Amino acid sequence: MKKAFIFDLDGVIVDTAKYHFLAWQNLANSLSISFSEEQNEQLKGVSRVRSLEKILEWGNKTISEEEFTRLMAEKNEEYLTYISRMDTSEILPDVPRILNYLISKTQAIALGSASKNARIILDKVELTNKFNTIVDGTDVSKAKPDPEVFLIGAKALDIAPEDCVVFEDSVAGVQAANIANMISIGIGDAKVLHEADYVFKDFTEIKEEFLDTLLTT
Ligand code: B16
Ligand code: MG
Repeated sequence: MKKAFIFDLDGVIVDTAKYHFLAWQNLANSLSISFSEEQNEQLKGVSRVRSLEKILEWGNKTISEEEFTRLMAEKNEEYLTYISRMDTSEILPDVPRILNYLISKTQAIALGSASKNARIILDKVELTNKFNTIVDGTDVSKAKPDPEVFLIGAKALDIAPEDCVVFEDSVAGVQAANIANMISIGIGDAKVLHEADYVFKDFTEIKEEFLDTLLTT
């Protein structure tokens, strides 16, 4: 049976959280706000606008709308310099094995990311041609846990939500998949992602036999 497999980008295909961290940290420092790796964890899967709002909340700072827009642009410019240096070595372990297996089984493949830079990143790591459709932060108006990003992907592939499987590393993303009535597979810590239907530490733990069970149910 044909199913759709929807992949989140950051934390699932590549680890761009480290680049977001560097850029957000510089921005926070410029405002005399301290910003830790733990706080960066809480920004995973969160939109750019909401991320800056949260940093300002943590620092107890209020800024004008103009400054907000300027800071977002500056942060993204710095982030873009980091991702411009990315290459195929940054693809997380066994992602190509899983993609290639699903493609060999003629399954539909989608990207479902909150990032407005998703297309650039996929090009840098040379994975764009693996995807039948790409839905990213430029296509959605509502952030995860709203299921919009995954529902747009399912519609583009003409596959019913209950026949979609989502790979996600963020709590909000797992919740979005569940709300969309899709099968959710958490990639990361089982305690953090306990709402997912299945959780794997990373793709090296996912066997072809497991994928086969998803194809036949
Ligand atoms: P951008 P994902 C998310 O990507 C990141 O996890 C999150 O940290 C980031 O703020 C968001 O994209 C927006 O990214 O600034 O590039 O538009 O996990 O949904 O692939
Ligand atoms: Mg993610």
